[in-house]
Amino acid sequence: MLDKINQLVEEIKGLAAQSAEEAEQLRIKYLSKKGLVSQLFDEFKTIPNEQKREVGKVLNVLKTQALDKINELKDGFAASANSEVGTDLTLPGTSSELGSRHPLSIVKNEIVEIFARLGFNVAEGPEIEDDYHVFTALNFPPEHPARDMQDTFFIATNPDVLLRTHTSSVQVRVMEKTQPPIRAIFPGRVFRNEAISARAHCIFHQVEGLYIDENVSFADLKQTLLYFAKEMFGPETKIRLRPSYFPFTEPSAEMDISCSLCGGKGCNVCKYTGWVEILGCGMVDPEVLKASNIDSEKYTGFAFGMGIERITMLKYQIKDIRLFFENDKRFLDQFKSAQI
Ligand code: 2U9
Repeated sequence: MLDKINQLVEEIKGLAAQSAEEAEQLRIKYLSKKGLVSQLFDEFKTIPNEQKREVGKVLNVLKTQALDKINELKDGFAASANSEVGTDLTLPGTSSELGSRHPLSIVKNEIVEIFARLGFNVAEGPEIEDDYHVFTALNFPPEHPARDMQDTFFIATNPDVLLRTHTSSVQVRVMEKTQPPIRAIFPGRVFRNEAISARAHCIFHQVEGLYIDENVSFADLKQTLLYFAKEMFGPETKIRLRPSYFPFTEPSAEMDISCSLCGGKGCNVCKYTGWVEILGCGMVDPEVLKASNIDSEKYTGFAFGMGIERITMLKYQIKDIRLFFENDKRFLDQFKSAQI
């Protein structure tokens, strides 16, 4: 069988055609369903298994060579046909469609710009992390459920190699390297072992923020987040803070904004309460400062975290989080005019 293949290889090298028609005849002779190359592929099925590796390789080379050669012959005639006619300058040009930014990128950029106006830098860090930067340095107790396989993706069987569940790990890395004042935001992709539904996904995006300096107070936190809410959702927006709990902040709070859809009157987006939750926040726990060698007697700080998907869904009234990950052009095209 190898001899037959090699013979065809030589034959194909020497092929020539006088017209596009002849080139098409050659394609039929070699590459159509009943063509010579296809016949060899049928024969290939019958040879002993131990020969298949070697013969298969050569056979595939033959097929590629035949395709290349015949395409080359056909292209030659297509090019000369065009040049005979010349270029018709009255034909409409071929337009290439402009792409659009992904809605999550648009909203992430907007968040970055709002905080940049308040003097916040942007920092990024690794998605594959260790236990220390994701949990231990952030005051998660050893038995905290987030450390469980149920909630966190571990890589292979090593319990110290995992996908970050929040971008707080980047804050820890910045605090280790930098002494205050620190004023930065941390956008990035995070991973949680959750069932995918219209409201939750195992991959999503966050922006977290951190401000550490002397005399940073809860009032600074409130003013900063009120500014953010008004810039993002409009100047009429009100905020309210409800007490909450996170291992890395004390006190902690969740922040609601007055519903941007009904203006607080009540609708199905705010479940007729007039308020929607958009982020978590709090004063950085002194234990977290100490773990990264920051003097917790001298410095205080606030931190906050939000899901970009959640903010984007509220802003554009998107009802299903899965749309962000499907790359359906009909969905993405709707954001063409919103680029920043
Ligand atoms: C350090 C110290 C404190 C970041 C914070 C939150 C509150 C929070 C969630 C909102 C929705 C994550 O996307 S989400 O699921 N985040 O509620 N995050 S305070 O606090 C930090 C971070 C780093 C060193």
